[in-house]
Amino acid sequence: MTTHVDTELQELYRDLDAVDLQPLWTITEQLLTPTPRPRSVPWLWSAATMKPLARRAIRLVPVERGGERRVLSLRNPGLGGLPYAVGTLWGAMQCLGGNETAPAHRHSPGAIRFVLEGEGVYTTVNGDACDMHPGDLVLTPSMNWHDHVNSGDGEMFWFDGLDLPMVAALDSIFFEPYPGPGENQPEPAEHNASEQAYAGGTRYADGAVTDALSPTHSKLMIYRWADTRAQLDRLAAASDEPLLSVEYADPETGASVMPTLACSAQRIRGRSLPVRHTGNAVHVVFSGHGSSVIEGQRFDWGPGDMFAVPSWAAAEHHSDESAEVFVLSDAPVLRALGLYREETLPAAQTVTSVFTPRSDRTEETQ
Ligand code: 1HN
Repeated sequence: MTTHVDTELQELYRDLDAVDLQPLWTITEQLLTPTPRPRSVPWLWSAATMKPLARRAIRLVPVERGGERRVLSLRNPGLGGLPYAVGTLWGAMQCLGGNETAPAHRHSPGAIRFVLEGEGVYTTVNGDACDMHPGDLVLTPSMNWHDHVNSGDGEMFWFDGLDLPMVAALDSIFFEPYPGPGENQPEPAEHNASEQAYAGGTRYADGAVTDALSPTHSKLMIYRWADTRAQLDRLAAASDEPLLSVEYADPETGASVMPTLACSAQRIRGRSLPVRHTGNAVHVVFSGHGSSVIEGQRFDWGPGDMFAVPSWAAAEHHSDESAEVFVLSDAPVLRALGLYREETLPAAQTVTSVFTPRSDRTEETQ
């Protein structure tokens, strides 16, 4: 039986709705969850799936002004069609065929490149041509001109990570094509100027950076894999831990490489305890095979695979080899805002399911 009060209440809700007002008390539990509820889900994109598709794109799709880049974005199925790997991070595979160039432009989102395979490409960052080799990290910070030139005959693949979802959420996207002359920046006589300038500085922190957060970005634009691997070797020799991590650091400030993005390299040799922390991450496997258990789901991985670890998801990593994984995260933002929290769980998770990459599922149904 509908009472007078019920009828009045329904009228109240209808009238609120009609004038674009939302009563908080009906949505409090949705808004204030006890712990983070990211919309993105743990997910993996395998190299075996991505590379043949990237090769088809090299054959069929030219890189031109307008489209700008041949990039296959990791589209997390939890995000309702948004082309983001996790809520705060863009992740993608980019490829260039032999002798192709991607035109110069600049934009407010900052980007990093982690090279997977191939030789011959250099990325010019504000006039500094940075030669790219597998395992190298290249920075193209906010509003720095950048273009990619493949001076060789072979194809090249790399991981792109951007803070684009954060910059978009802050309604601060700007983009400019290079004004010329030509679509690319002039090639300087000498390459790798920033590498020469910062050769001696401290470029890695054990674990994570602890220095003051910096509103600027590193002026060292390229971090070489040989240096990164040497840092992991040094830690590995001094510790029995199953998971070792170094964070790439700004040689001038000791802070993360960009105000919004943290880059780390991990060595996994054994099984780590599950850890959950606030902030999203994308992991890119560089070498070795292993598996990660994320919220009870097991993800098996090998070189070139990429996987998403959403905020507060418990994740443990395992390898019987000595695997190396590059990790991109939004940690500097969480730290700057006082929102960073981390928790190590006391025991391994129970595996409740094993993730099957999409391509395998398609084969099953064919
Ligand atoms: C971009 O400029 C690049 O310069 C790669 O290589 C990926 C994804 C979204 C927006 C801009 C690049 C990008 C991007």
